[in-house]
Amino acid sequence: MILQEKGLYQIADRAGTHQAQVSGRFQYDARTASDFPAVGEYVMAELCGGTAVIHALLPRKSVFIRKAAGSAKSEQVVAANVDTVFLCMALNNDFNLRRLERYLTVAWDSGAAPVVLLTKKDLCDDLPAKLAQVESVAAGAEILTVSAMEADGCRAIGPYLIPGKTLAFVGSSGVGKSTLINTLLGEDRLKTNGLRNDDRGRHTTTHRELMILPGGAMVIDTPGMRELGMWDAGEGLSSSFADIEALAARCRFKDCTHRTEPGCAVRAAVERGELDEARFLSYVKLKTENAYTEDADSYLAAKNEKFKKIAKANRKNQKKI
Ligand SMILES: Nc1nc2c(ncn2[C@@H]2O[C@H](COP(=O)(O)OP(=O)(O)OP(=O)(O)O)[C@@H](O)[C@H]2O)c(=O)[nH]1
Ligand SMILES: [Mg+2]
Ligand SMILES: [Zn+2]
Repeated sequence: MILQEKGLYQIADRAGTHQAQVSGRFQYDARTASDFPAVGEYVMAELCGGTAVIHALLPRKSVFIRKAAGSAKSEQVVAANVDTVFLCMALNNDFNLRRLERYLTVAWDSGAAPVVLLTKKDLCDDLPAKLAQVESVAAGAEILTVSAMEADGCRAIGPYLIPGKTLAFVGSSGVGKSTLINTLLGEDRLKTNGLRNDDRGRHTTTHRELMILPGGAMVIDTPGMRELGMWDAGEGLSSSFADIEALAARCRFKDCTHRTEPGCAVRAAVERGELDEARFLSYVKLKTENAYTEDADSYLAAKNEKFKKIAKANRKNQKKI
């Protein structure tokens, strides 16, 4: 599956690309939004005249899933079968550690290896300080800096461009995802917001699309996200806040909420200045939000245990590109 825009799909095979739709049976059997195909998906399909009919999805090796924007209880698959997910954050006024923690949490849960991609390096005059801040919240993830405005400014991505591997670019609107992909493609194929550079531009990319680079790696461009709502990302929380969860294991009460309980090791670390309070509050907020979405019965019923195991195994291999 190489393109998805609302209910429209495009798939590719050796012969070329085809418009596609899901079969009536597929539609009938689908229980949740995440049962439908997403970009990056491998599908079983049949060509009927000019269009392809999708009958089934092959098991997913990873899935980047979020709470659908604006919707109370529905999920949305941003991309499937991604090997490396680039969490793009610009080094100018888009920079926000709390948002990055949220992205890391969802990414660790996805089964894809997260890489923090700091963009617009040319617009940053305190790079060492920014890098130190990112390092303080992104343990276990690679951190790269790029600039699309400098010759060879995207060199850091080079080692990830492996034939057959899929890379996805996610992040806020205007951080330069499409510009980067154009640089990797070597042509101005994707529309970018050429006019403004103040991070307040409207969303330029409106669909998710997978492209094959000249060297054989696959890249997925996605529309900028205004919000990244958590969708049952409990395991991701444990990975992205491993420092806090390790402290929590030493709290006196097993179910400590780290608010008022005596013998709380987490609050003690905050008080001693060993744990940044803003990071602690971010953890509490994401955990509460996650517990809320975990209640969505319809999704839990359809939860694929097998996928969870694969995601866990992938996380163990996190250093592998
Ligand atoms: N200075 C500077 N500007 C950049 C860089 N990369 C991208 N830009 C500019 O940032 C603006 C937005 O870039 P896009 O590539 O359209 O951003 P996007 O992340 O794809 O945005 P959406 O499609 O809305 O999600 C454009 O004006 C680019 O020229 C960079 O490395 N440095
Ligand atoms: Mg774009
Ligand atoms: Zn505690």
